[in-house]
Amino acid sequence: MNNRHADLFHRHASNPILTAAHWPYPVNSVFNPGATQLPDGTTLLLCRVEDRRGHSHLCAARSANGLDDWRIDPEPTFSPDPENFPEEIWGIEDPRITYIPELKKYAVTYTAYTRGGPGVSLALTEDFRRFERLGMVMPPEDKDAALLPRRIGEHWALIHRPVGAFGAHMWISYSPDLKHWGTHRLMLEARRGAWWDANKIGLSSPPIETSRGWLVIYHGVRQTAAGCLYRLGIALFDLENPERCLKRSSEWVFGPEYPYERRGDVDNVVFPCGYTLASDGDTINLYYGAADTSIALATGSVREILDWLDKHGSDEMPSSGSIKDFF
Ligand code: BMA
Repeated sequence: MNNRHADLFHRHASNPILTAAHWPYPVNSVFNPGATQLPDGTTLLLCRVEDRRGHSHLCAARSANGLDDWRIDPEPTFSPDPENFPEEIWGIEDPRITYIPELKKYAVTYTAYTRGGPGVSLALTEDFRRFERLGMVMPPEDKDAALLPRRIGEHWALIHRPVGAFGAHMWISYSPDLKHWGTHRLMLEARRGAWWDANKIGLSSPPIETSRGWLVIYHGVRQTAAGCLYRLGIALFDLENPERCLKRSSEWVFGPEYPYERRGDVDNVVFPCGYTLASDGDTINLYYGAADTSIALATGSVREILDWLDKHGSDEMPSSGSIKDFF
């Protein structure tokens, strides 16, 4: 491993692996997919598909090897339903999938694009054919949410990214029933000033549960005179107290480099919303949107990522749960 810069994620040679050209119906772009592995080993990507109105819906693509031969649903799998859920008026975006063993269901958290900005909505499914909507669980402006796969103590835990007057930071909130949310805690703060992750960060794919803690891949948004740069960093959180950050990367570990990441509807974006773990229990397949235009794949090793974080990560002060100390 290169000691000077992290070389933790390796792009697949056939990137981008899915584009609008693969779609069985006309679309503008496909990106930012949630991902999971079905019990028979099939990889399922729940892709954000943007139509030529600019509105997004979700569409499932299934593949035996998670790389090619995708079977794409012939029509939208999960469409906005603004009549019953008015918060979905301008579309649904950026799904994250968490399998919940206690419920024997998949939880899909997604962005509902309301007239008042983006909010977080939650739906449950057993088969990615029928979905049970629980509605909007976090009002605007909020997005980049995922549920942890099990309760912490007695409560479900949702990571999300509200936007406030003091920046866009990652928070975690708890619920006894997936409907009523409280005990809001600041989980990870955007840095400030020149940092790559200054002012605006958000969860990327759902956290990976390891023996050392919840491994979190997050995106940092660097605002430049030429536009935004979306890059990825990593952090580790306490297993039973997930608002407590144990380690955080100082440097970003993955960013837009290749032409399909550099140029597209939105230049310079890598945006993962999901991963699968290979049968070795260590190889992570990270699925990401590239430049808001196509879907790409990078692989890494959970063990290597944790080792790297040990060596190069900074120890975070346990969060007091209050933003006031920071500003
Ligand atoms: C974020 C989200 C993502 C998108 C990214 C770059 O705010 O809307 O869906 O990929 O911006 O445009």
